[in-house]
Amino acid sequence: MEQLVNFKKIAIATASVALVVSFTACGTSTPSTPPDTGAGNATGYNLQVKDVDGDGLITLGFAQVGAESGWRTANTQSYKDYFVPANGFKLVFADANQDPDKQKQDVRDLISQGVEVIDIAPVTDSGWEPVLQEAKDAGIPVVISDRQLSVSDDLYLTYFGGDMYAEGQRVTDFIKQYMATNNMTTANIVHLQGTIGSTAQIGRSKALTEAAAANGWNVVYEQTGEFTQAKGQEVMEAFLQQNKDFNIVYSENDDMTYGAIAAMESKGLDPTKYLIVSFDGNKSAVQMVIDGKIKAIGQCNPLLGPQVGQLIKDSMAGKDIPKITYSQEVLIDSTNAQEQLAVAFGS
Ligand code: GZL
Repeated sequence: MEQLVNFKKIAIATASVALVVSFTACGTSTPSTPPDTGAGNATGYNLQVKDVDGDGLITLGFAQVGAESGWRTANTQSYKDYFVPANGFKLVFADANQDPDKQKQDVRDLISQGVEVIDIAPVTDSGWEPVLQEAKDAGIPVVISDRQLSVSDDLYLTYFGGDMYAEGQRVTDFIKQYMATNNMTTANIVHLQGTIGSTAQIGRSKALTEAAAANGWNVVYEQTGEFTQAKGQEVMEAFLQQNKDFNIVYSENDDMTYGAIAAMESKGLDPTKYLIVSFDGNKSAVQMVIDGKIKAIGQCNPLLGPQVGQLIKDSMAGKDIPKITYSQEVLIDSTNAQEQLAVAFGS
């Protein structure tokens, strides 16, 4: 079984020691492709983070998605806790309110403010090339975090975050195993998708689509709940109005799962009698695994600040940094939920 990942320890360890730590050891893994060499010449990206204004601090412009979920709250707090003068940084924060167009304008504003490095957690995956080129032309390195972008390697310094497709595969493998163990012969799945076009939604949905095709599962309803609890409840209420059979809920984040469970309970349905799976691993969702309301969670680490900070420091020092580094994540189910509850993020 994969090791338990203690996100809090990883964040503290990375933030409090000056040691150069191997990201693999610190709860992250890099894909098998060879790491980028130094300033990224191998990938045509040769910008290095520098203290341009010589004030002894690196000014980081952070273009955040919004405040839609418990994951996002924990992710924002991780940045606000880590990117402080005591760690050598100043933080300029921009909230896109889940609006892809506003987020691109946020990045343009950060460029015009002359920040020294930009971190983008992209709302959605499309239309980024022009503004990334503008940042490159302005000599400002760009880190992509949380959700990947399908852009060419010569437009950004590095990516750090979850591998959403792998998260989805862990969950669909669990569904297959759970069905076999519990002699479930049919799968009628309600699929609550995250924000359409975000790589979190793309990867998690891809895993379900592939597993459903391979195993003859039926997706009886599929709608986006925009990663929010309110919309997740709305989507589930709309489905329940149809009085269609279902036995599985595949919800692409905990907040939509909370909403879906509330909708089910308001109709007198007992969530423990269904196979409900989720993503993220907020404390209350992990508690629901212990209570049997959720059967499994694809863990997704929001505490990215310290490890992004280390990548930025490595760039400043001219060290090799990989083009992509994935957080090391596990599946949370009844076998490890108690231990995971002790280290789970959020409320
Ligand atoms: C995943 C992140 C997703 C979370 C949601 O890295 O982008 O966005 O799964 C959040 O909770 O809204």
